Amino acid sequence: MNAYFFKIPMVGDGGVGKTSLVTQYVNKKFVQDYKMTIGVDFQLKDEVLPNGQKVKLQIWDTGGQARFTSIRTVYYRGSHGIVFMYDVTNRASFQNLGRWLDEINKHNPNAKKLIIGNKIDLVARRLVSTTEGENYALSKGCLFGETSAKTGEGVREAMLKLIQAILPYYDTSERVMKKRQTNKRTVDPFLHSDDEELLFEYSG
Ligand code: G3D
Ligand code: MG
Repeated sequence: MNAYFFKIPMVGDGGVGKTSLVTQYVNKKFVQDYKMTIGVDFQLKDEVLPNGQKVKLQIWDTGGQARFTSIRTVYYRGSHGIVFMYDVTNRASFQNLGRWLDEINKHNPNAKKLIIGNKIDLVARRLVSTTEGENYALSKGCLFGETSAKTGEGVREAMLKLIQAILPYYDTSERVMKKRQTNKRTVDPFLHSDDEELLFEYSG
């Protein structure tokens, strides 16, 4: 397995641009089987940091499935970083960030968090300013970025911020992951043993 391997789920209201951003960033590498099995997609992205360090990202994206509690557990468990996205032209999507943050803090308080304001190409329709987004992120202990999943502006830059924040903590989380995997057989090294049980639960 790659030395640096980060699981990063995407969360945020429907329509804010999660799928578009992942597609823009990853360039279409679907792992279709997982989509069919558990109703959640993840895509793999090989990133090279400015210092030459290689990182493999497993970016999880979901449709509406995350509203089911048991899927959420699989979705968030073992994640190293989480992207919270809103749409700068949709104030409700910004106001709902608090709900997503509360939920993640229950499941995975240690993951590094990045808030992204998306659709900045829609300049005339913007309702949430950069400063407002930035201040909110700061107040919640999150990193912040603004993007256009349409033009690609800010996308890689935002993801790099998150990766750089995870790196110093990575070794510890990786050890925890390996320890868990020695306890039970796993079908896939990317998944935790507990996830496998849920995988069967959902494929049945
Ligand atoms: P979701 O995965 O969060 O639900 P999607 O969001 O990626 O499906 O995007 C929802 C809609 O917003 C899509 O339009 C998509 O093209 C659009 N969109 C996503 N990101 C941007 C962006 O940065 N700029 C602009 N202008 N549009 C964006 P449709 O029309 O297909 O519903
Ligand atoms: Mg989507």
